[in-house]
Amino acid sequence: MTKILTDEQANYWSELSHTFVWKKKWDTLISGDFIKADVKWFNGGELNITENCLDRHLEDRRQKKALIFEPNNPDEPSSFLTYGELHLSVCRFANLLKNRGVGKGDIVSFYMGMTPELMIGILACARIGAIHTVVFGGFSPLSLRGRLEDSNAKMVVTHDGAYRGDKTTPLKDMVDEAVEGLDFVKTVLVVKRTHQKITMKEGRDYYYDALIKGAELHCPATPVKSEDPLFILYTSGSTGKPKGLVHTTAGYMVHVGKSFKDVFQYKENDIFFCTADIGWVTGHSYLTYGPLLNGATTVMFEGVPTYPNADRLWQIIEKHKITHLYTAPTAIRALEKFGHEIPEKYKMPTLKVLGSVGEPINEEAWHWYDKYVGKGRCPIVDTWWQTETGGIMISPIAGITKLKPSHATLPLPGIDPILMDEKGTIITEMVASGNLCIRAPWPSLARTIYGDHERFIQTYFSTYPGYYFTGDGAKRDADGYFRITGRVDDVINVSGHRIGTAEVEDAINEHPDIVESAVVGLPHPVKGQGLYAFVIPTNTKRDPAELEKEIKDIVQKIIGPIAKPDLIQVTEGLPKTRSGKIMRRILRKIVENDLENIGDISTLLNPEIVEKLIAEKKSFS
Ligand code: 6R9
Repeated sequence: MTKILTDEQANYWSELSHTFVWKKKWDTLISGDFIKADVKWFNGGELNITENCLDRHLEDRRQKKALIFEPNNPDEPSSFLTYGELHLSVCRFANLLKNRGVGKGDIVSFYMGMTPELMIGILACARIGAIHTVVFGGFSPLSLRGRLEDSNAKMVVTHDGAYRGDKTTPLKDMVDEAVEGLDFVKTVLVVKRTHQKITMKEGRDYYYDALIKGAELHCPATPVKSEDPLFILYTSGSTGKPKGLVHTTAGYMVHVGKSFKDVFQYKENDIFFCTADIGWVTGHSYLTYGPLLNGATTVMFEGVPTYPNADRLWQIIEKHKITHLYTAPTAIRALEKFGHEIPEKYKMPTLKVLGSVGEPINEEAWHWYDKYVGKGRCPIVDTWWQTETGGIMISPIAGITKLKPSHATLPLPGIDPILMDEKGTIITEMVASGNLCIRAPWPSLARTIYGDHERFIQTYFSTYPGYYFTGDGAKRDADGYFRITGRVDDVINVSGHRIGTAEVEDAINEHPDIVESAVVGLPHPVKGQGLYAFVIPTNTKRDPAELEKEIKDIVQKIIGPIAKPDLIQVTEGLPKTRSGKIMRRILRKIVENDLENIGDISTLLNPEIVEKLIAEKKSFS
C-alpha cells in the first residue's frame, strides 16, 4: 500500500483519537486513498458520539450548563439545560424514536426552527445509531421533498410553526405539502412552538409532547462502527440537484472536537455563541458537536441579529456573559449598516474571541468587527472550511497566530492544503494563487454523496486526481498565509449560503413563459454575493415587472427565499459560443461592470447581444 500520511500525521491523528471514549478501540488508522475516494479512518473501532458529548461529562459537569437557549422574542425568558438534563432529554427522545420504530441506520429528517428540541433530536438519533439529516427551515416544501425523496427518511421532525425575527413560518403546513404521497415517511413528529392551527393526519402525525411522556428516561448508547454514518447534510453543487454529503462517526468526532478546542482556545467555563442555524454545517460542528465534545456551554439563538433591533447580539452577549462569538461576514455587514454607535453602547467585557465563517470577510467588515465588537482586544479567527470538510481546515489559532485581516492564515495540525495551477501542477512557490486542494486525507472529510459515489468522485477527486478539490480559489503570501478568494465553480455564496446557479436556472426555466436563463453572481454590499438572472421570455410582450415578480415567486417556491434573484434582466438572447454554450464569463464581467476584461467576443455566435446586455444592465437603485 502506498503511504498516504507522513509518520507525523499518522501519529497525530492516532494519539488524538485516544483522547475520546471508545466502546472498542480501532485497529486500522486509515485505509483507501484519494484516487478511489474511499478513505476510511479508525476501522475496527466502535463508539457512540453521544457518550463523548454527554455521558463522559456527567461525573464532573452534571450541573454545568450545556445549552443556553435564547428565544426569538427578547421578552420571553431564556432557558438552559445542564449536562445532566441534556443527557436525560436526549435519552428520552431516543426512546421516543425507538418507540416509533426508528433504529440503527434509519434516516430522520429535521425541518425545524432553532429550539433545543432540534439539538436534542439530532443527538437522540446519534444515541441509537440513526442518521440525522437537517433541512434548513428556510427551504421550500419542494426542496424538503426532494431531500426526503433522496434520503428516504422514515420520520420528519418539525415545529407547528417557527419564529424567526418578525416572521412566523408555518413549518407543519409546509411539511404536509412536502410529504404528500411519500409513503416511506411513517411519522411526522410535531414539536409545539407557535401553537398555531395545524392539521394532524391520523396514524402519521404525532405531537412530541404526547409521545415524550411515554418514553423512558434511560437509554443506553448504541455502539456504532467508526465508519457508520452520523449525518447527511445537503449542499448545492455547480450542477444538478443538491448533494447529500455523508459524514461518518469517528473521524468527524475526532477532528471537530479537537479543532473547536484549538481554534477557539476553549477553556472550561467559556460560553460559546455560534449564530449559525443547525440547518447548516456550522450549526452541526460548532454549535452542537464541537462544544459538547469539549464539555462547553453552547448558546442557541432562535432569532436573527437584527430583531427586534440591531442591538440584539450585543445584548445577548452581555446577558449570557458570552466569551466567544462565531458568526458570518454577512451578519457583520448587515449590523455595520446600523452604525458603530450601536455596539459601542455595549462593553461586552466577557468577550475573548471572535470568529468568522461562511465566506471571505472583507477588510472593512474585519476592522469593524475588531474595533467595535472586539474593542481591539479579541482575536478574530477567520475559519475556512466546508460542509464537505466537516470541520475547520485553515484558521488562525486564537491569540496565537499573528492575524492579517481577511486571511484565514494557516492550516490546522494534520491539514495539508496546496495550490494547483490550471494544468494540475502543484504550485511550489510560496507566493502564489491557484485552486485550493487538500493533499493528505484527514478524518472528518465527508465519505460520499448519499446514493451517488460516482458523483462524489467526479465532483471532488477528478479535477486533480489524487487530491481533494475544494472548489475554492486562494492566494498564499510570503508568510504562507492563505487568503480564500471565493468559489471557482458555478456556486454562488449568498450570505454565506451556497447556491448552485444550475439549480436556480432550472427553477426559473419552470416558468411557462421562459425559454432560457443564466444566473451569475454579482457583488452585493451585505450578502457578499447576490444573484443576477438573465432571462429569455417566449413572449416579449409580457410586462417585465410582472414577469420578474413571477420569476422570484417560482424560485421561492421551488428552492426557497434564499435563492431569489436580486436582479433580473429580461433579454432576447444570451452570448453563446458557436457550439451553443452560454458564455457565463462574459455575463459575469457585465454584472461586475468589468467591461475592460470582457475579452474577445468576435468568436461568439451572436456578438451583437453583448452590447445590448450592457446597455440594459440592471443595478441596485
Ligand atoms: C463552513 C461553511 C463552504 C464555502 C467554501 C468557501 C466559503 C467558508 C470561508 C469561506 C472564505 C472563509 N467559505 N468559510 N470563504 N473564508 N473563512 O461555510 O460551509 O456552507 O459548505 O460553505 O464557503 O467558498 O467553499 P459551506
